[in-house]
Amino acid sequence: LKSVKVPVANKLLVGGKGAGKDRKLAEDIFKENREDILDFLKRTFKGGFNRALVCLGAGGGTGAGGGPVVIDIVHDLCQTYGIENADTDARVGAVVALPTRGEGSKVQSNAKQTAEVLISFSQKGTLSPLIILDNERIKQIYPKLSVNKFWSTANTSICSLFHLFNKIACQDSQYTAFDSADLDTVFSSGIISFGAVPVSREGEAVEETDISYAVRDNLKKNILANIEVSTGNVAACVVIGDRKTLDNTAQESLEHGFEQLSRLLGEGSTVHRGIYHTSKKGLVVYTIIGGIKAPEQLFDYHL
Ligand SMILES: Nc1nc2c(ncn2[C@@H]2O[C@H](COP(=O)(O)OP(=O)(O)OP(=O)(O)O)[C@@H](O)[C@H]2O)c(=O)[nH]1
Ligand SMILES: [Mg+2]
Repeated sequence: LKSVKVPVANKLLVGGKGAGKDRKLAEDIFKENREDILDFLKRTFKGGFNRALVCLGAGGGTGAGGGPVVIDIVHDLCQTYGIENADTDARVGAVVALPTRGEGSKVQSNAKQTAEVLISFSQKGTLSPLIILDNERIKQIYPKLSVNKFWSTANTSICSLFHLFNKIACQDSQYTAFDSADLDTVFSSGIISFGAVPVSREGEAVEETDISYAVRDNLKKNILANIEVSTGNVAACVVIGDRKTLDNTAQESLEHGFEQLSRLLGEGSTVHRGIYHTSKKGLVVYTIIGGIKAPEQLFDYHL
């Protein structure tokens, strides 16, 4: 666990060695250590949270086999602290990474099974949000990354989006505020996807089409698995810009972007909006789509 950069007190090693891509072995070890894991989580988090995310690689042994056990343990933890009333009142979500093409057929079949387990949890309502990353896409989007920067870049891009939405949801805005109840609706909607697209860098005026292009681009160019975002039924769209750019941007241009999202998601969908100013130059559109239908084909190639 040396390479994991969190305080030593926040790490727990079970089993000792890796699981050698054996999901069942990992599942058994995590189950045997269930009480230790629960105690560890109680000690570490002390109930001071409102949502938990379990992060795992779908293709290996440890994360793939242990992850679902940990999800179950975290439900216990949430219920001990009154954060959840039942598993279906899910305050537990997951971030799961699908392997790259080159990782071999054992890894791919593990990943397929793990993804199926997590998707079935999300369909039962016991896991939300579920974020499915595709490492193959990460490889294609950042083709030149060195080995030591690869995971940290990919992981940081997801963490920073979570961080941003968390922070924004607690901030007031003189324009339109996106609040924590909005965020909660999106995070409770099952499978979600998200992205960020810069629209303007200079403080120049933003045109109507710039925003709607960003909204569309957000949904295409991200490191998440090949899921059909138009099957979603709820979204968050937050525009953050410097004061000058916002002053130069017509309300109508922003409205146009928000409306495009509503149209894309179809009738009965909700788009929670937010407009915020920042000291950082430029304007960025952040989008989360939630309530997405489970993909029929997770990989764009045959296993
Ligand atoms: N996005 C992302 N994917 C990761 C990261 N670390 C590992 N992965 C992916 O997760 C998968 C599982 O990692 P492994 O080390 O093989 O699996 P493990 O869960 O440790 O299981 P065993 O090694 O078999 O005990 C790999 O196929 C990688 O594609 C990470 O930091 N970020
Ligand atoms: Mg490993």
